[in-house]
Amino acid sequence: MTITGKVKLHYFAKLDVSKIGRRGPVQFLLEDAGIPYELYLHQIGEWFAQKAELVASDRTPYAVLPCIELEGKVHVQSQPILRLLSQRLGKYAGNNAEEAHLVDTFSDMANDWFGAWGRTVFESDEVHNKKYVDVLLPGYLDAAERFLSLNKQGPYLLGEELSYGDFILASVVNDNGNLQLDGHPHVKAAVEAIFAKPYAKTVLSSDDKLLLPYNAARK
Ligand SMILES: N[C@@H](CCC(=O)N[C@@H](CS)C(=O)NCC(=O)O)C(=O)O
Repeated sequence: MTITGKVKLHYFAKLDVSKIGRRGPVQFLLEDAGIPYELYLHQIGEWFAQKAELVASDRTPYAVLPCIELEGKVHVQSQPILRLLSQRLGKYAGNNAEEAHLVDTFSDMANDWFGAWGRTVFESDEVHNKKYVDVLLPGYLDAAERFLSLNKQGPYLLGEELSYGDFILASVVNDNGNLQLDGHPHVKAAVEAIFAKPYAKTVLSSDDKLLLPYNAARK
């Protein structure tokens, strides 16, 4: 099975020109697969005004961003979105149950990392911020390094084959700013390989003219 028509990818407008958040992994995957898509970046206040309407109109039981519209249906939650797209494309999710589990486990870890990083951006919790720098960030980096060293071929989790987990890793590393990765050579090799892709610039620097009100985006 493949994907027909353009995918609509919705997320928040950039907080900072260098941050891509959880839309990053989905956009990396769409770009890598060559799937046509439109990116809609919403202002935070305007999203909350539309969230209840999306649920009330039965378009989705649970409205959070990122969400995609795929063949007219709304799908939410970044990892399930990545798994759905991977399943439809027959790639990025491993080639057997063990590989699928590995990709799933790695992705869950990288998505937890996104959540912990997000709290440092959206909340003013000094205790969490200190824990993030001292414990959580080094812990996630070390875990990612151990995962990526399982495959002797590299540079990605499954070797030469990209998985949706690699796209989450590249996104969260990007959003953490100038991380020093010399002590994590496998992480460095994986993210540098993704950042060197011809489409990486598009994902990392989306055009603000795509900023539309949600209702306009749904037409
Ligand atoms: N587990 C979800 C988290 C989704 C989530 O919390 N998204 C945030 C932005 S990263 C959001 O939509 N916040 C506003 C809302 O809850 O309406 C995922 O990985 O997509």
